[in-house]
Amino acid sequence: MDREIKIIHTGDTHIGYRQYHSDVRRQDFLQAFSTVIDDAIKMKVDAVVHAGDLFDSRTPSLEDILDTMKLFSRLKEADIPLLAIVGNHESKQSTQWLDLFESMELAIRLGTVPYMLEDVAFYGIDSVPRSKIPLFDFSTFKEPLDSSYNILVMHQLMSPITVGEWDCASVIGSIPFHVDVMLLGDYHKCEKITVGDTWVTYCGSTERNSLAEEEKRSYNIVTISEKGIDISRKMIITREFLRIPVTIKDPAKIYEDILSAVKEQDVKGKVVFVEISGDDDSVSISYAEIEEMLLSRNVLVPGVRDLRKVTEDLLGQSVSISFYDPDEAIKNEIKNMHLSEGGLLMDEIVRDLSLPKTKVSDETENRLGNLLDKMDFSKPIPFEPVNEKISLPSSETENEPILSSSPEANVINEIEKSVINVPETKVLEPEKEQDTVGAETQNEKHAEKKQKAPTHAKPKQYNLGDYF
Ligand SMILES: [Mn+2]
Repeated sequence: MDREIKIIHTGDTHIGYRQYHSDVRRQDFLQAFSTVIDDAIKMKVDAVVHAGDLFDSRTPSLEDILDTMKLFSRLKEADIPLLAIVGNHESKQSTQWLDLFESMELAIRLGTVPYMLEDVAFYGIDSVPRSKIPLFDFSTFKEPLDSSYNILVMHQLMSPITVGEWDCASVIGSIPFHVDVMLLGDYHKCEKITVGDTWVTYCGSTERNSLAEEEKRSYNIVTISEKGIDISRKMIITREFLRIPVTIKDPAKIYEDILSAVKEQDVKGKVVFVEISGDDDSVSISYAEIEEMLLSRNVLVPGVRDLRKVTEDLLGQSVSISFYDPDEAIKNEIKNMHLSEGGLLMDEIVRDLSLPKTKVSDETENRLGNLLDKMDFSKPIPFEPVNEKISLPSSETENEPILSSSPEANVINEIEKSVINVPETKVLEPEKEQDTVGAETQNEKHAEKKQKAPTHAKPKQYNLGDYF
């Protein structure tokens, strides 16, 4: 290498997210990304890598697009290339927003052909829906002609860092050349590990997308030189979130207790959640009144979380849905459903307020038809087990080697630390269907069934139900 290359790795900027229906929060998301761009220009980095979820939605507003263009233009004026991929949040069916920015020479869409920055090669894989992962074709990757380092950018939940849709080692093993660094997006928490001799890192989101994202936000600075690769973090100053715990002891003094707890804190301009706990859940509390009180103390976003309402279901698991923000609850639940592309498309149509109800079925039929036309029916679609291995938290520390016995444990630990109610997604085992067996542990059973299966099996019939 002739010289040191310094890049910023950011992602999950979620521009356009009106969190808690607040325009100020929308502005905050833009501001956080703007801070990263400012830093990039000040540091005179060689490139900014955006690992997906630039926008919060696949239908960003014109305002969001304009604001983003202004940010990208600042980078362009400073002669800093923006290298990006498409995340699941903004992903459209064919042409992407990123193509628009690329056509305006404001961004470079990374793919299977290397983008060279001196002798560092950059590649990208856009967010791949879970159902398409087994079909992913690595053979289209073009080997770099002469590179010292190869960097792969992805937007995916990857194991062993998190409960993965995909596995880092398997991706590294499938790429037809050596990958030195994986720069990832999608998981909103900053993480850095090595897998074999490959660095794998999540930059984390630039703003808090939920109350659960408690840690300070940051981005990565990746320095590549003859000495090797160095990855460090730089914090982003974002609006403060504050939880104020109040334990109800005397039902007659509820509001008094809450008020005095709030008075002890500097709440001005913050996102503030009063978290009520206590044994007595018979006393009803006016959340609106608490929110009014918070607003009168110049809180930006007031919220109440009534933790007394956490009940146990039949399996003894805590209920994971909280309705302090219905939009967020819906978003999380939809994510947990692991819908196929068609499922997500139908969900989007149903929720589209601009679409008259009488048009919903026509629209669904048309768009699903288009989707089906694009599908390749010559290859069988493999059944992909959704492996939600929820391990019990262990005493493992963060510094222990990766690929250790239970890599998910750390993540679960984190989730438990940050979320009061541990969301537990249980996927129903498709026991009724003979040819689809869910968990790995059922492989033997599967093999047995296969042996007994008649040899004159009918050819597979494809219909909508097979896919959605
Ligand atoms: Mn994201």
